Formats: sequence, structure tokens, C-alpha cells
Amino acid sequence: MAPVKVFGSAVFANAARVLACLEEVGAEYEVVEVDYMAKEHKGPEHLARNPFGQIPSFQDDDIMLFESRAISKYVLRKYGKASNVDLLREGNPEEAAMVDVWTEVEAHHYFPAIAPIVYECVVFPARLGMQPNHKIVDESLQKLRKVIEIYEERLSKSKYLAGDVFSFADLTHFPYTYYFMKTKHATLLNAYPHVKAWWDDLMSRPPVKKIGDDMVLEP
Ligand code: GS8
Repeated sequence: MAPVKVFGSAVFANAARVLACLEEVGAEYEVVEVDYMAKEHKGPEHLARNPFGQIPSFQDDDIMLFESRAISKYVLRKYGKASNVDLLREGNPEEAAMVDVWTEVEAHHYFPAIAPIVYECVVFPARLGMQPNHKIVDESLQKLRKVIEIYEERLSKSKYLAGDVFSFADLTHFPYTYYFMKTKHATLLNAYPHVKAWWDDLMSRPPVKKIGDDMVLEP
């Protein structure tokens, strides 16, 4: 069987989410580079794969997908079975629901707070040579603190977000947090010991570390 293709390398945080899932389940995959600076993601070939002209997109035989969280779930469903890794906990409706809850929390609360900091402090300086907009960063840090307080409370009761077992709900936080932890604002986590321990645990996973090592954004 031909390996699946991920269009976009790990330097793109949303591609890194998908790649971490592929590594977790041990699926074979090929990364197809998309030249962001040449705006290849806005060209006809990539638009046919992702009508929003964004990275990543994904191909498995005749199925073509976009939206990294949806691709990740597909990978975990389809390739997790073979390797007996159930990061969606789909064998148990209650556990699966908790995975869904905290996966939604990432998409609707955590990501909107952390992403502007990552773009301002890591992505735009590296790709566009821009200086961070301090107003955006400060407002986002305030939002992020509020979200992290809720995580601290949650993680003081269970080791992982969805319960006592590691799941996609945790893994989906990896790429933006990874870049955030490269900024001077990483010290924010020091005030939240359960969140810090959760992050260290996530980073101790070899599949996560492997993709993290490829997330080198240089000008
Ligand atoms: C977001 C993809 C995205 O913003 C997903 O796949 O999860 N919700 C989508 N991708 C970025 C690169 S990764 O930071 C991108 O393609 N940006 C260029 C653009 O939006 O034009």
C-alpha cells in the first residue's frame, strides 16, 4: 500500500499535528514540501487539495482531506487500529466524549489564545522578518492565562485532559504549545505546576519529540 501523503512539513504547526498522530500510530507516510514563500499553497494544485489554500492537506489513496484536526482523527481511526493505539478512546462512549470535549476546548479556547502569540513571536519574525505586535501579544497572554487556569484545575484532578489516559485531546495541543515554549513567554507555565508537568510528559513521548525536532522555523 502506498504511504499516505502529508502536504506541508512539520514547520507548519497544523501539519505537525497530523505528523505527530502518524508517528504515534506508526503509520508510513511521505511529506510533500509546499513552498510557502513561493505561495504554492495558493496555487491551483494545492487549492485542488485544500480549497482554503492552507497547509496541510492530506491524501490516502483516493481520499483527500484538509483541516488538521479532522485529518488527525482520520489517521488515528484508520491506522490506530492496526497498531492497537486508541487515542480517540472510541471503544468507550464516555471516554470518547471526554476526548471530544477537550479536543473542542483546544480548538475553541486554547488555540485562539495561543496562536496569535506564536504567530507574532515565532512565525512572522521568521517568515516575514516582522517584530511582534506587543498589544496583540499582551492581550493574547491575558486570554491564555485564563484558559490555563482552567487546565490547571482540570489537570489537578486527572493526569491527562480527558482522564487518566493519554489521548488526542492532549496531543492536539502539541504544535502551538511547542512553538510557544520557544518564546520568552514560556515562563508563564511555571505558575501552573500541573500544566507544566502535563507538558513535560507530552514532550517525553518519542513520537512527539521526533516531530518537535523538525519544527525549526528559520528566516
Ligand atoms: C488551519 C491551517 C492553517 O492556518 C487546519 O488545518 O487546522 N484550520 C486549519 N495553516 C497555515 C500554516 S500552519 O500555521 C496556513 O496555511 N497559513 C496560510 C494561510 O492561511 O493563507
